[in-house]
Amino acid sequence: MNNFDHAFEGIVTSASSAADQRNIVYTILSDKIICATSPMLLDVGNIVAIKAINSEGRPRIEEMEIIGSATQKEIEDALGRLLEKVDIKGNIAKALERHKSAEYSKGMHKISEAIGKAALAFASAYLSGAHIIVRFHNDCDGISGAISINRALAKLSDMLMIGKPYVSWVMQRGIEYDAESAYSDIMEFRNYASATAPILLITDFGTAPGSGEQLRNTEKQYKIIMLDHHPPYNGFPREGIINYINSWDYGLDSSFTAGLLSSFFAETLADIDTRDMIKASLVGDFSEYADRSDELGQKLSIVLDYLTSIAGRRGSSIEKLTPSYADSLINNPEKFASTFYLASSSLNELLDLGVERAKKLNGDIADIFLLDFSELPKSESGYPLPGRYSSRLQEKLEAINGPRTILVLHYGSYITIRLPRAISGEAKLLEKINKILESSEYAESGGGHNEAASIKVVKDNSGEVLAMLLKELGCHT
Ligand SMILES: [Mn+2]
Repeated sequence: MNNFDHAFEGIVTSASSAADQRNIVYTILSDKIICATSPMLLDVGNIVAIKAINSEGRPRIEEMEIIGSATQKEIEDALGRLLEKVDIKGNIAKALERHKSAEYSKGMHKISEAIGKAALAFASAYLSGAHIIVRFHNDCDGISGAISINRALAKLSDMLMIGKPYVSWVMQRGIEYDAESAYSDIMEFRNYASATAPILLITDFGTAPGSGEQLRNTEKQYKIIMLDHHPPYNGFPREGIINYINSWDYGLDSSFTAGLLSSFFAETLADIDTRDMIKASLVGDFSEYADRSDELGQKLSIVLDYLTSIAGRRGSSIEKLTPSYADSLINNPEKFASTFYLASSSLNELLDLGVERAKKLNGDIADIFLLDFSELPKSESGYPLPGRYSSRLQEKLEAINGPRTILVLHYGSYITIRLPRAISGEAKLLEKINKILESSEYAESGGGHNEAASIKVVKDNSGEVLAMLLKELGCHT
């Protein structure tokens, strides 16, 4: 229990909602930021004098008084004083220095200004307790970025806060910010009141036609920060997003992964080292910056792919995967080793089978390897999911067949395609997929990268779309 000799003043900048008012968590800006429950009902904008606070476990204010109400200007000034302690400029300089000998360092310089702006918007929301939802793609690239951001927030709260704001982490199973996700976010944001706008941060997905409507509509209810490396298509509604940072818009490409963008973003929020997460992300997404001989990067990428594959499935040991859970697992040597063993042994077994069973066809620029994933034995854990399985299988097939190798893997209503960067310029995969989407009524949606993409087919019609795709790839069957 802290009993202060003198009461200290602060401004209430956010409140959660709760059925029992004793459970409402308020954010109060003072010299420190206090995230605590209160004995009185408070409003955003109240100036309070706090006389006693109990910070054992979940912080509780025990004695206080409302002494006035703050103007917008006073709120901004109080927040501004705290934001100075975040030192975004200094953190950017440190991050650029930390990564100066990495191959991707040039790219970091190109995006540093945009990253700094996004970090400032995010930090303003976080410090003032505005509600934050982070949606990350369910693969290694997606969660490695989320882990970095979570580390940055932990550091910020240690530095500046008593208690800390609750942040929602949502693992996204598709590549679209779909209507269902937007609806769920709108409902969730309604449970909070705050002086600054709440924020949705999206990493490693969302640049897809199926997101368009949601990105246009949500503008007024909450602000969106998006960190992505999927090639933007014509007409993508950037206007709806306050901070849209896509590698392609800065003269970079898919190799500058979302995990890398998000880790740089995290190092801008706090002085932390996220090199392990960057390594994992680059290996996991087959970036040209990846060091595939790096053992830690390889292991992390398999373990993070494994965790994001099995989480939330029926019977899974992980119901809801959060970055803190994943981070504590990879930092526990025993758990890390056993999870890696479990994942890599089932992956390797299925890869050998895939090499054996893939059917080789001749296309006009490469050999096409065709495989029906549903014919492979199903693993009980759900790992590997077909998407990342196909990336690993592609790598293996290339080692055997050389760079002129394209993998077409299908399962149920999905078709997924992989090809090496060496021929992706020639192959123009996304163009071909768009052509199929336009001409076939059975092709429902599709997209991704020029080296890795997928098509979703209307149920039971994958045969026709598959035939169109093979024809586009110059296959004469
Ligand atoms: Mn990615």
